[in-house]
Amino acid sequence: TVTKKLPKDFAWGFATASYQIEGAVNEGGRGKTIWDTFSHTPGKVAKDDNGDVACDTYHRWNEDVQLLKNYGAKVYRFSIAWSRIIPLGGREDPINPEGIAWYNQFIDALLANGITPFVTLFHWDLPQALYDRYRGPLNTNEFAADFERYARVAFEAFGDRVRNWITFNEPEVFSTGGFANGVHAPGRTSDRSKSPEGDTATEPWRAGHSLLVAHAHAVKAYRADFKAKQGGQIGITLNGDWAEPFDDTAENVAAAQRKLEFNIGRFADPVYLSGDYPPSMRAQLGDRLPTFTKEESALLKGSSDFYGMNHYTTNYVWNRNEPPTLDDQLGNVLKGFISKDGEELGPPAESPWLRPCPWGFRKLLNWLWNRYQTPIYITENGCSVKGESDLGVEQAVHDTYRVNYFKGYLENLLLAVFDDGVQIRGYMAWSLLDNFEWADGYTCRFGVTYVDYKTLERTPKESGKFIKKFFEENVEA
Ligand code: GCO
Repeated sequence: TVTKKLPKDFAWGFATASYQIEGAVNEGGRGKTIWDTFSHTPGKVAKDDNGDVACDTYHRWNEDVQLLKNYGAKVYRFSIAWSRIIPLGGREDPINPEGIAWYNQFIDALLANGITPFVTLFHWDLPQALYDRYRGPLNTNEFAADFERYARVAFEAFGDRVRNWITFNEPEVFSTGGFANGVHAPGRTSDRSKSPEGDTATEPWRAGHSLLVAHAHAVKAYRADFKAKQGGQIGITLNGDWAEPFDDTAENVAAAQRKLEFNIGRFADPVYLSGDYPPSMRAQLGDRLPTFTKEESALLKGSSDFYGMNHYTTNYVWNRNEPPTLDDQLGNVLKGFISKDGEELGPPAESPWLRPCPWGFRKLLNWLWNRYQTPIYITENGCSVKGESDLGVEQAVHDTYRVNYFKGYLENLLLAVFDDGVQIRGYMAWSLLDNFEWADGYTCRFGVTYVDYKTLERTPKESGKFIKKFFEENVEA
């Protein structure tokens, strides 16, 4: 039998994000972020953990580069902390040369080891000063102007060597977690006991809207002033679970489609399809959903060179018969992990929202390809393992559950490419390291590398070795 192989330049590797790994929050001139504030507010994060030290990558960056090299990674996706570059964040605020120097040495070390950087500009760690000044993304024009300036500073400083840019990571999770249910920074929610000023009827939609407008401006700046001389590409990364209709009744098939439109189409339609939100969202939300100006809409349409896909799991979805609540972020559907025949979707992970479902990955790849016809990079995929945090390093490195997860998902990636014709250009596993898992703190590990949070020692797990072997076997030499 002839085994088909992925092309030699297939961009495979691992992903992380600044606040989850860097630590050193008060070093190098870094400004405070909304995640510093949130994680230091008692009761917001499991065990009141915070990112003050995290994986200490700020000091141990060279160990991370060596790990990547040992795994054979071709690419590494990491994010820049806006407040290391511009501590107060705003367009009139000073630039911090120490922050630029830190990322410069890191980027140079990656390149010296043959690893191509994929750089995310915003992975949720908004400078606190911008939140204090104008509530960050709740003020679209201020936020977009400040983000554009920050992006320009990054293109200018790093764009001679960084050729792969991602503006925003998961605007859907950022806006829902930060402005609807309040489980992420800045923790605004309609639960008045937790956030007296929040307004979930409009804030999450406004926050997501601002990220889209800011994305459009940053991409315009890149294309106008940097792309030609630097020769790179720029896009956005969107999360999305597959929504499998609970049964084939028309109302549940429609419900699953509506959920995909609310969670994915909300950001992907403006960028890859129509320059506007899906009609199903306008129908439900009316003028609670902001509108784009003509210029914004024109700027947004076609504003990504690739589709950055973060994907973890699948849900069964069915129609919710009651009228939508003001808090609803899903498109008035209900979801679960149990099929109509009572079968559970994959064994539990440590994260309650995650069940392995490799066929759902393939279905979503096809849905995205059919609807948006844009080459895909999988910019995150991975899982936590139930009970892993209770194990010592000797046991934790035998992460069979995670190996099986990657095996299933990567086999389906090959099916999507070779049997279905989906254009996939890269795959970045989440995550290179166990790290600060947002509201779950350090209780929940996603790494292919075990991190001992006392000694900060890194030890490769079997899943990391599995990924290395998988791509050695499935990419042309
Ligand atoms: C993201 C993700 C990561 C998480 C991962 C596991 O939004 O990009 O939230 O930062 O750690 O998805 O939950």
